[in-house]
Formats: sequence, C-alpha cells, structure tokens
Amino acid sequence: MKALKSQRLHIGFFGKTNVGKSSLVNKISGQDISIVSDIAGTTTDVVEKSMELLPVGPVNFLDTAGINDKSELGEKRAEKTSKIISRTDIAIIVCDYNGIDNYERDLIEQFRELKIPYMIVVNKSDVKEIAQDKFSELKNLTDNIILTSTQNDNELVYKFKNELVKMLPEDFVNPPKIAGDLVEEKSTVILVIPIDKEAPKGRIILPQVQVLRDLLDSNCKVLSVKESELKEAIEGLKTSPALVITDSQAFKTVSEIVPENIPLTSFSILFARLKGDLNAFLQGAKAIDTLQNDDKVLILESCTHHAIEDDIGKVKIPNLIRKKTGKNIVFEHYSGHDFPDISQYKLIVHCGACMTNRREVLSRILKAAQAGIPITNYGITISYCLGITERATKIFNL
Ligand SMILES: Nc1nc2c(ncn2[C@@H]2O[C@H](COP(=O)(O)OP(=O)(O)O)[C@@H](O)[C@H]2O)c(=O)[nH]1
Ligand SMILES: [Mg+2]
Repeated sequence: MKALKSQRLHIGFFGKTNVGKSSLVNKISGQDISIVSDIAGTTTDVVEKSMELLPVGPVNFLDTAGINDKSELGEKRAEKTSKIISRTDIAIIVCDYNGIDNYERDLIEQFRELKIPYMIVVNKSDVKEIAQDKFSELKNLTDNIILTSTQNDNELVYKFKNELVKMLPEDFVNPPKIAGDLVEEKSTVILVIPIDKEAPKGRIILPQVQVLRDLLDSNCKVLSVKESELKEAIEGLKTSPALVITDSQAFKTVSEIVPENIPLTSFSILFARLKGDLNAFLQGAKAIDTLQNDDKVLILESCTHHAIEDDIGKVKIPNLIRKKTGKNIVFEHYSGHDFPDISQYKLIVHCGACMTNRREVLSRILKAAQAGIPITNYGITISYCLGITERATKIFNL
C-alpha cells in the first residue's frame, strides 16, 4: 500500500554545514533502490527524499542546510529550523570529531522539549577520532550514538538502521490497524473461520477476535462463516465483499469459492504485516525453494513457553517446508529475546511474535539482512508452502 506523506516517518538531519549530513542521507538512501522522489524544498533550507527504508517502512528524509549563511539573522534562521523541527518525528544530529557546541546543544534542548527522539552521528572518523571528553559529553546526552565515516564505514547503513529501529515511535512500530486500513469504511468483510478439530472448544482464537474488533473500529460490516457457508454468504450480499479473510488452512477451498475479483487474504498474513515486515518476509520465503539436503533452518521464537506456537514451530512448519522442497532439511530451534549466532543457517523462520513487539522483530530482520540470511515468519511460510502468497498479498499493493 502506497503510504500517504503524512504516514511517512519524517527523519530530520541537523547539524552544521560540512559535517556530512547530505553525504549521510545519500549513503542511506543509495543503499535502498526505491527512492520515490527527490524534491528540493520550497526554500533551499531543506531537501526532501521519500523512500521505503527496509525494514522500517516509508520514510521522508529532511536534509537541512544547517548554518552556513553567516549574514542571515539568527532569529530568522531559528525560525526556519523550528519549522523543520515541527515536521520531524526523529532527529539525527550530525557532527564530526569536533563534537558539539552551543548550536547543537540548543537543537537538542528543543528536541527534548518536543519529545522528539534523537540520535547523534559522529562523522568523519576516517579523518580523526573524536576526543574522549567530547565523546563523554555526547554519551551523557543519549545512548543513541554512532561513530562513523560516510567515506569508509561499510557498516554505516546497518548501524544507522539499527539505532533507528530502537527509536521508532510506538504508533509507527505498532500500526494501529490490522485490516481496517485495507478497505473503505463501512464496507463488508467476510471472515472465514474453520471450526475443525484444531479450533479451541467454545471460542474463536485471539487473532480472529482482534481482526473482528479492528474492522468494527473501522465501521465495517463483518460476516463470519465457516467454509461451508461461504458461497451462500457471498451470493446473499447485495454488493461484493471488499475483502475475504480466511484461516490459511482453508485457503485452497476458500480461493476456489471466492471469485477472482474479490480480494482475499489470510489472518496469518495480516499478522505477518502487523508483527514484522511483509516485504522482507515475502523475500525471505523465496529461499525455501533454494534449500538443499542437510541445509539448516532456524526456527526462531520470541518466547520460551507457548504450547500452540510450539506445535507450529516444531511440527507444522518443518513438515510444510519438507513437503514443499522434498529435501531433507535440518531444523533447529531457538527461543528467547537475544539473538543467536545465525551464520550457519540458510533460512530463519520467525514465530508469529504474538508475545513480543514489532520493534524486536524489525531489529531481527535487520540483523538477518546484515548477515545476508533470508528471514521469514510462520504466517508467510504457511502461505508460501501452500502456494497462495501471490493472491493473498494482492490487497497490500506491494
Ligand atoms: N573525510 C571525510 N569527508 C567527508 C565525510 N563525510 C562527508 N565528507 C565530505 O565533507 C564535505 C561536506 O559534506 P556534506 O555531506 O555536503 O555536508 P553537509 O553540509 O553537512 O550536508 C564534502 O566534501 C564531503 O565529501 C567523511 O566521513 N569523511
Ligand atoms: Mg548538505
């Protein structure tokens, strides 16, 4: 789904002229190819770049000019800066080995007042390391510091994203919508909930309840059916449903009943988006097709004790992958919040992350990307092995 500008995370780059702000922005945006636009600001004070920053999502970089025009009145300059600050969700203060002075201290004061999270990037480490006392001052201000050089630090983009993930605002990390943003208000959505022997006794499972609530919040009309009543339900509606959401287990049956022109997805794909990065997980799932005999796959879970997830990770996912590939693959499991050594694996399959937050999953996606190891999750693996991802992700306009 193409993000509106207002939904983009605005990342402002501040600091004196010549410290390397523009070089930093170029380095970060150059890494990911999908730069949407390169718009010069209405004044020369700011250059904007919109892009999809993986795995963070849609961002808008605001590259400020800093102080260079000595003739410009201080007050006017401050006014311009504060205009940019008011659009900033996350601030990046760039300095070099000279550290900071009152100019940056004043900026930081403003960020603090406005509760804007900020990171300090100490650039040009190839020329000179920052002195210990100057570094201590920065350390006292924030833990979000990176020492780098836009000229020779190969880890620069990774370091930047890694800090960025830690600082993401809560509503950006945890998007408020599960499905309600995919359809118009007041539209009709059908939920297909199989009542088989795996269904819990006397209730429906939490993800289904959450989707129902989310759609009600968007003023949708929600119709819940088993597969057996689906055809009748669709035919009984005056207008086609805007979306059908099914349990992945029933996807095949459901996809044969639902006409091609009606969007269809699964609960687990909605949650893969909510608790991770759909694009990264879809890319990662493609690695399933390249697995060979004796390759190792890591099943990575966030929590140590959860009976249902246990069953999915230990039995269901390995079986699906073995069946899809026809290969003898070695599955290893890791549970916990720290990140294990992943170098020996050909693929990581992350759990549904129901007990953890998106921030942790994003940080793991980033670490996997840095190590060059594909990562996907339970929901996407299920849909991929069942051969349904293409149809089931159309609604997201990826
Ligand atoms: N040696 C060195 N030069 C750098 C580094 N980053 C930027 N520069 C140079 O510093 C100058 C100013 O960089 P620029 O990105 O335009 O700074 P800005 O004014 O803060 O946007 C340019 O000549 C860059 O090539 C760095 O890490 N090391
Ligand atoms: Mg610049």
